[in-house]
Amino acid sequence: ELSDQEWKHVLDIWTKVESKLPEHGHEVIIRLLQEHPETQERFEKFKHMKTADEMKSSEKMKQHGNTVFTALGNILKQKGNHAEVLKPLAKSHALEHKIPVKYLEFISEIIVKVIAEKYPADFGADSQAAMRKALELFRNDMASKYKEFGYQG
Ligand code: MNH
Repeated sequence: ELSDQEWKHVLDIWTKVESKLPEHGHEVIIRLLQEHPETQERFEKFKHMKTADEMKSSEKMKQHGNTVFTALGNILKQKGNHAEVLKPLAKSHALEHKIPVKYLEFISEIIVKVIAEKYPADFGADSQAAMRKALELFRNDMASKYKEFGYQG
């Protein structure tokens, strides 16, 4: 699906992201919940939070950002051969957390936006397009696993 050059773009920028993985993951989660308030309801551990400031000072939310970004990095590093890594994630997000594909689209857009803000010089149009493609592949494969688990997503 992605060319070698596209995967190189994706993994090169991810190396930069990894220099501040928990911080960037934290920011993405905050923006997801702020820009799409319906997503906050899916998090038992965050749904009581009322303000962006409360979210910013939450060590728990930072930890969650780290968890999400660590998992995403592991998936990207598979360069599309991610079936094995994706399966448990698709299972929990389908059956336990019940996260529609639409919400995965929301977070994908925010991930691209946040990286573009943090690393403008290293994340040009080609890299952004490659990252969008990689996230789309991730979502498509999540969606087909969802269906295997009987969740329409
Ligand atoms: Mn998500 C837990 C990765 C997108 C809601 N998520 C986890 C865990 C990982 C993870 C890893 C911990 C292990 C597990 O439960 O499977 N999540 C991701 C990745 C993406 C992602 C890589 C996309 C990129 N997650 C989302 C989106 C939502 C969401 C979008 C909601 C709108 N995730 C959850 C919830 C949990 C979770 C809810 C459980 C949190 C907890 O209570 O600890």
